[in-house]
Amino acid sequence: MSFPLSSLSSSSSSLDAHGWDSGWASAFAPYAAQGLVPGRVIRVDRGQCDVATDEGVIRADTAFVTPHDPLRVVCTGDWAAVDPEGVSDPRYVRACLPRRTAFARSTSSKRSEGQILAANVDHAVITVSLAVELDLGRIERFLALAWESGAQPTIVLSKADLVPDPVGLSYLVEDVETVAPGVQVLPLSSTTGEGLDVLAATVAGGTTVLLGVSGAGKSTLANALVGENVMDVQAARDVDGKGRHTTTTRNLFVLPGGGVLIDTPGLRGVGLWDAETGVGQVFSEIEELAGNCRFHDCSHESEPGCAVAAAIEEGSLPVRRLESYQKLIRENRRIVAKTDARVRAEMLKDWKRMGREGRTAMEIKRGGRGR
Ligand SMILES: Nc1nc2c(ncn2[C@@H]2O[C@H](COP(=O)(O)OP(=O)(O)O)[C@@H](O)[C@H]2O)c(=O)[nH]1
Ligand SMILES: [Mg+2]
Ligand SMILES: [Zn+2]
Repeated sequence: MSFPLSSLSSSSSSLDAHGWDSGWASAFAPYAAQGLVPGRVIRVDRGQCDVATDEGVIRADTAFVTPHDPLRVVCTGDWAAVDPEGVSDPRYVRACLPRRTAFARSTSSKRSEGQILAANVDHAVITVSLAVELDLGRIERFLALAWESGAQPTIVLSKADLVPDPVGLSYLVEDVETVAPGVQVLPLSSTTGEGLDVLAATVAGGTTVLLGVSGAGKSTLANALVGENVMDVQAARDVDGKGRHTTTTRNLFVLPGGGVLIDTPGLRGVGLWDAETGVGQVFSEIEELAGNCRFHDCSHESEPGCAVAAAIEEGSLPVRRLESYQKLIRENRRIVAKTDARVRAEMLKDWKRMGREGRTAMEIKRGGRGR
């Protein structure tokens, strides 16, 4: 059975609208040859997912693509190869194409469990509410993960209508800019529409994921960008999202001006997940300074000739910034060490099993003395 290639590249298809391109088409070619149908995962829940294909949204079972590694579990944004119609009921996802980018976090900073929130994203919009006091450390953490994912971050300061004083607002923007070198910081209000056109232009191409803690205004923003109420918005008092009936039918939307938007569920926070490069990018000015320290392994604590300490002394680098950097580096090392320990434990288990099987095989060879 073969899948007509012409229908894979036909223009103005649902696939194209969902971000399909020639790169995905060539990665999919072997599956097309098996007659499988390509589609983008728009929602995942317990063993099943919804896949947007050229024949509409297909509900598919994920039993074949549920590896032990939680980082490889199917997630919103993945490109999937699904059974063609009539082959099995339910239809199964047979494979996922290798991801170009993925936003990973650890489910908590204490456990070494990674989780992918969105796959194949080009822009990461970190949504930070101006209704509550700015938490610069949390912004740095989201930024590190965003850079690490391979996506280009943008910071949206949401609910800007709650800061009516323009001078006050510009100070807040400046504060955030100092922790986000190379990143656009955009005040925005979904209520008044301020900043919405600028963001709409940024997200008009490629795939964008909305990130941020619960209550930041992500779903309200998704609705504003899509131009319809596609996501549930939390009642003002229900900041934890408890006791609320979700009618969400998808987490990935095609935007009216082109581009694809992924909304993520409310998080309390994000733990780092193997994000050393990302941390380096968030604190690029510190890493640059560190290049001028006398010792290449300077810890910037009390070494002589420390360029970082000199910058703090001189007032060009805030102490908070260095402390945050060192905290995230430590947290990252901890999580990587724990993951390694888990991976090592799993390998050991495998070796023991292989050893056992090897011994049994040898005993069988030697004359069937193995039980
Ligand atoms: N004043 C104001 N409130 C907003 C704005 N955007 C969202 N909200 C409110 O913030 C709360 C949380 O919004 P929601 O979109 O559910 O946040 P999410 O958890 O990040 O998806 C809701 O009560 C929204 O009505 C805004 O631009 N201005
Ligand atoms: Mg939401
Ligand atoms: Zn130093």
